This record gives sequence, structure tokens and C-alpha cells, in this order.
Amino acid sequence: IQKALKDTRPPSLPSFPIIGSILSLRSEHPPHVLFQELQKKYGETYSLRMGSHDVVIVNSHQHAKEVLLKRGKTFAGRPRTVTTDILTRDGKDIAFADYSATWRFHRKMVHGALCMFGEGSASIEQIICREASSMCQALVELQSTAVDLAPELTRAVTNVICALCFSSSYQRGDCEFEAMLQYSQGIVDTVAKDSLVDIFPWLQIFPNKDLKILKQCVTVRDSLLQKKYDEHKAEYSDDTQRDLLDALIRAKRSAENNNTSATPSLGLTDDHLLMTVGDIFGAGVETTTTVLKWAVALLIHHPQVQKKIQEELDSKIGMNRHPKLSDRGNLPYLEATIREVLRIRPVSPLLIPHVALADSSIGEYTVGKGARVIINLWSLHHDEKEWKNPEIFDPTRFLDEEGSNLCCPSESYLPFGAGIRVCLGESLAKMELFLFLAWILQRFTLEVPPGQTLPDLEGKFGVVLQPQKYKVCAQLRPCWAENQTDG
Ligand code: HEM
Ligand code: PLO
Repeated sequence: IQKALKDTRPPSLPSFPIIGSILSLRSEHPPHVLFQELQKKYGETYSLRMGSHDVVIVNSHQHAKEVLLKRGKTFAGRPRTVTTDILTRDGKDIAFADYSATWRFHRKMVHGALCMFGEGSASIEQIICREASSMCQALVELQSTAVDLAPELTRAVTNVICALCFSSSYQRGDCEFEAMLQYSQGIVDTVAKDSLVDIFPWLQIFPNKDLKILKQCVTVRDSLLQKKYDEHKAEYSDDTQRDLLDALIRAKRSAENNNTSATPSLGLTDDHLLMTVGDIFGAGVETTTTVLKWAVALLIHHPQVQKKIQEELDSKIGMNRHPKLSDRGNLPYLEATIREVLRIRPVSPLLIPHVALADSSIGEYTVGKGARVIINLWSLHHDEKEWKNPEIFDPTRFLDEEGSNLCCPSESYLPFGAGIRVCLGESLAKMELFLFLAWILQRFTLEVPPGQTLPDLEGKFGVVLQPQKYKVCAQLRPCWAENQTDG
């Protein structure tokens, strides 16, 4: 029986006691590319050992959908790691929390609160348009000079999530905003990184530069969150619910009033509440900003794509009004471009690791309880069997023959994941990407500054796949420039 069982395990990389498969994982490539390469030797689904854990790597959409959808609940666990435990006070958030009643409760609550502002609601559209307008104003001032757009893009995106979470926003040059930028980059650079501390938990007793940076950044973040929480508690009223934090405080109070014994089991503690807003705030800022940075970099590489989007905007919207959410159905080329950006440079190329909560299987392979499962979205999005020339940036692959209707040419496309751990911010992110890009491209043409090289498209692997810093020239389009001089 044991032999039969053993034979159905996924092919395994060589592994050694204590160090696991680490020797086969040394590579100049980032992990998603290395895991894609290793398919040639081990097949689409294979396993390796990290420290004392079995890790299954999935590179095909068939197996990915089995994990996320068909057996979604069995694979809904999350691993505990040293770095994410520091970030989330031992998994008291949503994204890095293991499957539990508390996790289900928090996810449902946040989902409900986000729906309140969701699609079709005028308020979120107003908030995004207000920020888009202020960003475009800032770009007019920076016009024609070589600038890094990242701070302006980040401020716009941050203010949207700040409005939803805290009913607040940041002006340019605000020192709290500058501090936030700094700690968040520090966290992105160090958390969940394929760092040795996550593979060997005992290494944390040794001084470790990354761990130190992470702890410092988390301390700064926590004091910012605590400040918002204290302010909200002081101003709280049962009659109004301004934002997500108010919604969470209300849920906590009503649980406390109704049933004192139910509160601990639902985990409505101060820590849970803080870590939950921390997640939404962090995810809300880093993901959407990263996609916008990729979109701008790719548009500079492909001026013909930019021109087509502008032609579409000119014919469907014109210059006399600003883009609205209701234009989304009329701008298929822009939508296709957003889809293609999310395909070619997925924000989260390995998703967040999943964990098998019981003995199970993936395809013909058995997978034991406790095994970690990594879905390599990079492989799904660059699979040559599924995509023609997957390395080429081509929005028309998401359009039909006439170019007037959106389509999805392959099932091997899951930028937001799927199933019970699917991204909570998908619809918010799509609204933001659409409106911000439509506003920018209606007004500006983005170009490489004279004498500078095109942005690097390789990306820095981390908890999100970010592009390297680059400079852009945002040129006001002729028709807008005339308006500007006309006052
Ligand atoms: C999880 C993608 C924006 C909140 C995820 C996952 C992916 C993803 C791939 C992991 C799914 C898995 O592990 O199976 C994206 C992309 C975004 C984006 C591509 C932007 C274009 C956002 C925004 C928010 C958000 C704006 C917040 C409002 C979350 C949360 C989770 C998550 C809370 C964890 C869900 C869970 O573990 O139950 N996202 N995301 N995301 N995302 Fe997003
Ligand atoms: C980004 C840095 C913040 O300071 C903290 C934070 C919270 C939630 C994380 C987010 C970071 C990175 C992107 C993550 C998000 C939860 C879901 C999202 C991992 C670390 C994705 C893309 O899966």
C-alpha cells in the first residue's frame, strides 16, 4: 500500500535532510521563472521540500483550478511563516490567516463593507474621479520634464483606499504619506520573501538584516494604524458609518453587546481589527499602484497601443467630459489592455501559498495534509500551449476578430486567483485601473524622456512583482494644451 501511495506523489526535486531541496533552488532567476523552467525536468506539477515542509508547485491551469475551485475548501489553508507572523500578529488578518471561523467572519464582514462602496455605487466613482483629477493636475505641473510617476500614482491610489478605510486623504508632501511610502516599500521588500528565515524558522535568533527592516517598518505601520483606530473610536457613533474602520468597530461593539461569549471565538479583538484594516490598506495601495506602474512602462514600450487607446477615448468620450465608469463597456481596447497588463506582469506571480487542510489530491497525484501548494500564475500566463507568443504584449488577444468585443482566449488566466481565497479587491481594483488610465490617456501622451532608455520590464520579485524605477515624460495632448493656454 505504501508503495502504491508513494508512486502517486508528484515527481520530486532531490531533497536532503534539514536543508530540503534548497540546492536545486539556487538560481539567478526569480522563483516564478525558476519554477516555470523546472517543469522541463519534472513535469507541470512537482514537489520539493523546504525545511520540513512538502511544497507542491502547480504550473497548469487544469491543476490550478482543481486546487482553487474544485477542492477549494481543502486547499484554503495558509502557511504560518516568520515574516508574515510579524506583519499580522500571528495571522490575525485575512490574507495570511489560516482557514478558520474567525477568518471566514472577517472576510465576510470586509466583503460586505466593500460592496457598500462597490460597483454601481456613486460614491466610489466620485472618490476615484476626484483623485484622478487631482493627479492629472499634478501631471500638468510636471509636464514635459522627466519624472518618476510613482509618487503621484501611489498618492492617488492611496487616497482612494484611505477614503474607504479611514475617510481621510493625503496632500502632496504630507509627512505621514512619505512615512507610509517608506514603511510599505520596506515591508514589500522583506515580507514573505523567499528568505532563509521562512525556510528555517530557527534562523530568526540570528541577526538578520531583512528581519530587522521588517520589524522596524511594521512598528511604524502599526503606530499609524493605531492612531487611526484611536481617532475612530473617539468619534464613533452608532448613527453613521463613514468607512471600513467604522464598520469593523460597529461589528465589534454589537458582538460585545449581544453575546460576550461569542466574541472570543470570532476573534473580534483589537489586534484582529487592526490587522484586517492593515491588510486592506496595504493591499489597496501596493497592488493597484504596481499595476499602474506596469501599465505606464508597457505603454511607453508600445506607443501604438497608447495611440489606439487615445483614438478610442477620443471617439467614445471626446474632450468635453471626463471618463466615467459607465464608459467601461464602450472602451473594449482599453479594457483589453488592462487585461493584457495583468496577464504579462501578474502582481502576485505565485499567489499567496495555499495549504492542504486534509489529505487530498491534485490530478493523478496524492497530496498529504499540511503540504503547501504554490500556484505558479506566471506559468499559467506564459504557457505556450495557451497563448500565442506569450512574451509579446498584445492587447488584441483579448478582442474578437473585429476588435469590438472582449473575449478571453484561454482559461489559463487568473490574475486575481479564484475560489474561496479569491482577491477581495478585484472589483475595486478594476474600477481604479480603468478610471485612472482613462483619465491619464485622455489628457496625456506618455513617452520616454529624451536621451533615456526604455523602462526595464523584468521586475523585482517580492510579495508583489514590481517594476524597477523609471522616468517618464507626460506630454499634455495638443487639444488640452490649447485649452490650458485659453485658461
Ligand atoms: C488576495 C491579486 C488588488 C485585497 C489576492 C490574491 C491575488 C490578488 C492573486 C491571492 C489569491 C490566492 O492566494 O489564491 C490582486 C490584483 C490586484 C489586487 C492583481 C490589483 C489589480 C486588491 C485590492 C485589495 C485586495 C485593491 C483591497 C481592497 C486582497 C485580500 C486578499 C487578496 C484581502 C486575501 C484574500 C484571502 O486570503 O482570503 N489578490 N489583488 N486586492 N487581495 Fe488582491
Ligand atoms: C503590502 C505592504 C503593506 O505595508 C502590508 C501589506 C498588506 C497586505 C498584502 C500587501 C502588503 C502586499 C500584497 C498582498 C496583500 C494581501 C493580498 C495581496 C499580498 C504586504 C496580494 C497581491 O496577494
